[in-house]
Amino acid sequence: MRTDTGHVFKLEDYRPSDYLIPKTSLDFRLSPDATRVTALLTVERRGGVATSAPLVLDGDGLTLLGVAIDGHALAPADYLATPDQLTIPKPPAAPRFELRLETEIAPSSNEALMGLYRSSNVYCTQCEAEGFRRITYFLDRPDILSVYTVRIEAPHNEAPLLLSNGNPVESGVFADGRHFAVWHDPFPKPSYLFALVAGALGKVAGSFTTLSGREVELGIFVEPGKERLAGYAMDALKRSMKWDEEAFGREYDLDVFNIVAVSDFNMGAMENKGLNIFNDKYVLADEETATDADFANIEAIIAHEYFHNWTGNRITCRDWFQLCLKEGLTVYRDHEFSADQRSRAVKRIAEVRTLRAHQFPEDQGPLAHPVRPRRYREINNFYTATVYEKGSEVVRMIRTILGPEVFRAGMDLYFERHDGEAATIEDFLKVFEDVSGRDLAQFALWYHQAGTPNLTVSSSYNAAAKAFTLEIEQSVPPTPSESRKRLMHIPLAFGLVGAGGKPIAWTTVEGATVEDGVIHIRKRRHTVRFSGVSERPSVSLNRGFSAPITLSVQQKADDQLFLASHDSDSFARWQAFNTLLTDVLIAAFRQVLGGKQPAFTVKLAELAGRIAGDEALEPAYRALALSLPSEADIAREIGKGIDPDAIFGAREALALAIAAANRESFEALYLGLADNGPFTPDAASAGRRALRNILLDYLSLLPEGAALAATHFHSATNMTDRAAALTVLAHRHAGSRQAQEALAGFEARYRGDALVLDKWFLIQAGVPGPQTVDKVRALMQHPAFSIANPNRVRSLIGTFSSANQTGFHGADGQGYRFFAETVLEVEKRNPQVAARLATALRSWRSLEPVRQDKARQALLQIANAENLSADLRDIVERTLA
Ligand code: 0A1
Ligand code: ZN
Repeated sequence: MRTDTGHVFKLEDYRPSDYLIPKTSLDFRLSPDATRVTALLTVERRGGVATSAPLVLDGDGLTLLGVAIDGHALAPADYLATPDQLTIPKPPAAPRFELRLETEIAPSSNEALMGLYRSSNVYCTQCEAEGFRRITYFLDRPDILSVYTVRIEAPHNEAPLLLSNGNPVESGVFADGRHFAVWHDPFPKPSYLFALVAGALGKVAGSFTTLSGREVELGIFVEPGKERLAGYAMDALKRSMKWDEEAFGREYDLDVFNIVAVSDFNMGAMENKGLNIFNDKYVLADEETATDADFANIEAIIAHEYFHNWTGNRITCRDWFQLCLKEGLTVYRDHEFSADQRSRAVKRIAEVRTLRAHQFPEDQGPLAHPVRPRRYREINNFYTATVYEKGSEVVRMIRTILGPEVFRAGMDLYFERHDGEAATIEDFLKVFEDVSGRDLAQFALWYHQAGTPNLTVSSSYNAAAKAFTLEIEQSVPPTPSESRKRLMHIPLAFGLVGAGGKPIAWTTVEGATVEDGVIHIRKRRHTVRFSGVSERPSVSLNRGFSAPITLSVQQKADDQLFLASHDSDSFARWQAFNTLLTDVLIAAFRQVLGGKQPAFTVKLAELAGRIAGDEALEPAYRALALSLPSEADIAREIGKGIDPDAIFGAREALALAIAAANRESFEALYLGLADNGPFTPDAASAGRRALRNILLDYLSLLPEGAALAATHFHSATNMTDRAAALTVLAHRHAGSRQAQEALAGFEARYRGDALVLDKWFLIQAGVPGPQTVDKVRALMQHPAFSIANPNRVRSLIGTFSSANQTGFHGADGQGYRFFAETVLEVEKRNPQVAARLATALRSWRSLEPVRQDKARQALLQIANAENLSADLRDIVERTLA
């Protein structure tokens, strides 16, 4: 474990390294406890660097067995080796020399899952961001691009499959039962993209012919026996390859493309060149074991990693401050892919819900940082919703501002100009400036300035003058270490909506630049005056969520109701209804806090009923509209003095009011949606299941609700319906006979299937109420649980701490105490996973005072523990600051 040195890395300290490594040859003799790694590095002094410059290589927990230069072993006095660094104070004067290093590592005891480790007897690697230095000493930084040749040797019976990056060039078998394979990757790449896999795995084969007619051999490798669960992933891969050719003109560049699914993985997946490694959760699926959400995630993540081949691998990042250069852009590309494969409108709503659920709280709390940070102590902690999701929104805004054609021209120029380079955000913005002739300096603040901008908007209509005026004011709240903010360029898509939803025209506009339905906000205040407006419009703002901002609109509830039924922009229409629901929930929260029973107007329940039954709308859209803002969403909107029990009470009361008011129509719809045909994971079928399952959620609140959910559970023919019914039973009818039977039945049915049992852990970790902490503790003793496996930890402990508001934030503080203990326990093995878990308390300051104090105690308990890892110390100290 890397303990904290307290060192802060700063963007302004970037400097090219004195040495380059144009060629890297690696030789692995695999063995679980003592793997020998021989690295032969061609080292080159950069032009202009003094021959006296020492060569300093990164390491992390390494044991050096030998070092030689140009074939001559170095004497101990000629180098300085610690587990974390190798220094050669006086390298040869020649501009280029060969450095040979021999290290020994123990994959089987690597529980941090960084570097070379074992997952269910399979050797695999994870090198992003700084895992390569756990394999050999190297210039482990993304601007060191090297051409790799990799030889792997292992006993054939233990590891019949030997994979690395690039193309296979040679293989052979020895008489003693060992064998080897050699791989060569002709594309220079940074060390974080290196990968190796060795073990016994089953293969699903495929092929793809590129636009220019090259044949690519595709392979997906999974645990033997699970091959039939990789079919959907293979199909998603082929669709991704085709889409990248059509949408971005990007072809694949090697002869093979392999994906390996492993069961112990810190994140979702990794884009190693030609050898993507995946968390098996994002590969394996069939209707019996995976939900529609799982299918959609698999499609998106397969695409994301594949798209990195161009945005990340062919063009990589100069340094880790530029992480969003590959991540924000690649998320944008996978969002567009999914929108094209599925429903664009539904996809956009889902994206915005995710952004608000994960990025907004980050941006509004102690861990806020710019999309391109300027400082970090531990880079692992910057794989965040801000870098990924807000980073994607920034790319989307560039497209909104420039229009689709100019945006595409900019992307083409980016690929042409920077192929084979390690680039920066400045390089990225420059291509768009060059193709458009625009100055993007103010826009660039989206990369540099943290915090969610807010627009306050009020409107007025002057019938006599036929003038409609918008008063718009922008502000960006202060964030840690950035108290003063500069004014941003916010592209605000809008529409003026008249009777029946028809657009209202205007003749002239003054006060801001308005282009293609977008108001360009650049100043603190704009008075935007539209003339020639013949009737009073309702104004639809931030259509399509054109900017990742919050809006404070002084608008009548009647206008919101009108837009919720009539806005032609489907996102804005969903938003209008969601805003109505949120406002009502906040009012209900205050009533509950004041000891009152919340009351609701019938209008809202009626509108919910109309949306549910509106055949003109896609079922998936209707399902999204009917799913109430989450407890965390409501808490975020309230902002301060959060009492999660009162929020829960308010939300349940509204759900019941909607269910009671629509009982008959919901029942009829529910019955009509019963699906008897064969299962298909396509978006339209998934949408019907989503609508039917949200209706079940409402109906389960009414008398006989438990019986209905039990029937739904027992008659389910796929995991989407089964898991939805189990959630309803466990969450709404906890302790009932039906819930207990269903939980036991599920456990018995899927015993031995770890990924499915994760759903069982997750559902139970989410049961509302303070008693759940004891259940979670008990489940940690379940034979299927393992604190060493990230998926298990996330399902049980992650769900409890980040998705169970009334359980985790129980007023007695038990949830927090459990959390502190468990984070420290996880950290002993896996600091990265522990640090991520610890972010669950990032919004502790918005809690009411009693809980706030208890949450702080838990954070202090973590902070005061000895020998904290750099990962965890960084998170807790920033959270407490
Ligand atoms: N680049 C990967 C994400 C990733 C980052 C770090 C990892 O290990 C610490 C693993 C994966 C992606 O964006 O998919
Ligand atoms: Zn990525």
